[in-house]
Amino acid sequence: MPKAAYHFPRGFLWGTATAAHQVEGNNTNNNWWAWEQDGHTVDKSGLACDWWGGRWKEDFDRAAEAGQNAHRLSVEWSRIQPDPDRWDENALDRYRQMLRGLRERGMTAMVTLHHFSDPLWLMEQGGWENGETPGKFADFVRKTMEALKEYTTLWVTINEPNVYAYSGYVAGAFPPGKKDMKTALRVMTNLVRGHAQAYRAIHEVQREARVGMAVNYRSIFPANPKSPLDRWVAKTQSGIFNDLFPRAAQDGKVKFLYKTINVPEAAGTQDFIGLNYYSRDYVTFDLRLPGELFGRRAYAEDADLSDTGFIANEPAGFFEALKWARGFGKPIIVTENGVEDADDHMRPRYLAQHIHQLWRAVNFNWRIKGYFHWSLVDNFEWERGWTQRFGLWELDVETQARRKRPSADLYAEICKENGLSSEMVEKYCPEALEKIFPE
Ligand code: IFM
Repeated sequence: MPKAAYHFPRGFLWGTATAAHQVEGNNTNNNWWAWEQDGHTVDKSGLACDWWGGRWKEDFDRAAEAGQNAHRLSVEWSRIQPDPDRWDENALDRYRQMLRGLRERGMTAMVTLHHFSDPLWLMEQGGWENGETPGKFADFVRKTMEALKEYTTLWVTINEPNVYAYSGYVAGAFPPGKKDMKTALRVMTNLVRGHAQAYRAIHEVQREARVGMAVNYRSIFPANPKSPLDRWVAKTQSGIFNDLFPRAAQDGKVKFLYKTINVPEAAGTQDFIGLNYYSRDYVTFDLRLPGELFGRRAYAEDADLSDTGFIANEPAGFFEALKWARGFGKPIIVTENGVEDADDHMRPRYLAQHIHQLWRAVNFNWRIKGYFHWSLVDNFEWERGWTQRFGLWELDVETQARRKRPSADLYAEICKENGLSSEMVEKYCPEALEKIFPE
């Protein structure tokens, strides 16, 4: 087969993404730590990847040597504001060192200000159910921005507010473990307010900032496209899970089923769409599932499944997600995409097939500015603990030793080449060659 390659525009951001609680270790002052100690998770985060102990340096070295020119990390609110009336300047300094570390390695930093975990003191006040939390979040954001603004202009206010609200207040798998749609709607509305206030606070401190949310987009298809009920439930679930947050940041309206809540301060508060994409579901109408808005979601019967069956390799869903993101008329940054795969059997083809779809979208001149793979090194996967391994590098949690997976080399070649070639695919995942480079 003749050699071929798909190239990306100059200056494209190639990186990996991480989150504070998942990599830092010993985050004892937040709700996730408490949730873990109370036995709600498979394992505990413990030392995690020991970034707070300084191992971010070796991991940033790995990323830089592997050709990554960017990294997305998050800051931990409970470290920066350990009590309602106290800021920890040492914690801020630690984050400054990390961001300086990225700069010294020639990497662009993207900073997420909220990634699932909340300070214990905030939860004692009702967390995001409390109408005062958006203002408190904006105070924290302002303080953090002042300290870190020298190092980046790329900010994510809230990571996956849709997953945060769904998992914490509908499914009950995240703290505080509630299952109550009404509360979930209040939390969603407050998250929109929090995002909007943070957006304005960031721009007050740094005019040139580029600010967005990172939304987890699930491609939701009717299991039977001929069934009006399956079509209805797919549209409804997608409207709430995928659309609610970015649409509210566009027009200031929180639309939930047939209800609209006006949040005018949220209108026009996103400079880019942060897109987290992992997989596609097929949904069947089921009257027995009111909590799931009457939809039963499953993967395709013949799906190419990850290690624990958590993710189906559905690259076409990624293209659909990019098309959806484009509909908001803003630049797009892929803030997460990846797969759990301890043995690295599927990751090379998952990665190559998704980069191929990304290239197709870029090739239509859609304004896509970068791609952050989830994740750099195995990290604490929330309620599923250490049972799911998303890293390009494997982590031995006991010894803290890292071991490179073949996908790290494939991604390094993609980053360094600023593109994907047929030779790479032949070398790392020949089984996907025909799909990516058809003869
Ligand atoms: O690890 C998570 C991350 O915190 C948020 N997005 C999905 C990832 C994989 O499940």
